[in-house]
Amino acid sequence: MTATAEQVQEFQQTGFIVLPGFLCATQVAEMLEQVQRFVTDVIPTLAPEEAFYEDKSDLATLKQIHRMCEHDSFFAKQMSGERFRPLAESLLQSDVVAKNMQYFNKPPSIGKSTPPHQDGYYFMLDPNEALTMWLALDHVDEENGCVRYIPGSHLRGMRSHGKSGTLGFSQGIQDYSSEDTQQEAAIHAEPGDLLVHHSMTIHRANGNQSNSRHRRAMGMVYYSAQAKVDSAQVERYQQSLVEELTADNKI
Ligand SMILES: O=C(O)CCC(=O)C(=O)O
Repeated sequence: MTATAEQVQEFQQTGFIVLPGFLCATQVAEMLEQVQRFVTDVIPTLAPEEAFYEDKSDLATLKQIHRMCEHDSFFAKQMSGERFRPLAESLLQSDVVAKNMQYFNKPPSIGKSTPPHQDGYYFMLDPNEALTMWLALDHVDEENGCVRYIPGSHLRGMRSHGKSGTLGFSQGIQDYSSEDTQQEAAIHAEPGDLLVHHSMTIHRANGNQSNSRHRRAMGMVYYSAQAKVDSAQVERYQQSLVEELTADNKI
């Protein structure tokens, strides 16, 4: 599907939109089955930096899978097919490059918080024109760590980021204040709801405080075709991150 004129306007003004019921229950069930297949069949063939665990000695604590579309045809088709890509094109009002498909979980009790950040800080683009789609696979609320956005923050430039110490979100906004927290919109979601945010929109999430509920989601990243990537800088960053996580015994 493509975005309506109202949705494009809301995305441009607010920096995010919420599309309830973007996938139906059957489509959510298929996505979950495919993630499970990927976990069983594909992760064992991948480098350690492609899957992160809260505790790497316990596979049940899986928290993130990266670049799924580069490793598997089902997820490659999700990114290039009619489901998500036309929506990205219409929201960015441009041709797009399908960049990354990820799985995010916050396992019950132990899922850590997502530090406040702007995705564009990691993307290293000029202009910083990109978006992330976040597809809920569970019921998501305050207790299990819903996404919180600062409306309009995408129009106020890049904040300074520094090391966060969080596996999977290594960079965070260092001077995030109570003034920022007060502006947050906490987004509750049902399985199949789709959140879409601009690469400059500030967002974060609390840890999962539920002792029984997972907080699973898919993340799909599209860059505007006009955005130039500083590939050398991205490569250097990725390399140093892998070295650091390996040295810290996190992957
Ligand atoms: O899943 C989360 O907690 C945050 C995901 C996120 O930061 C993103 O998709 O850009």
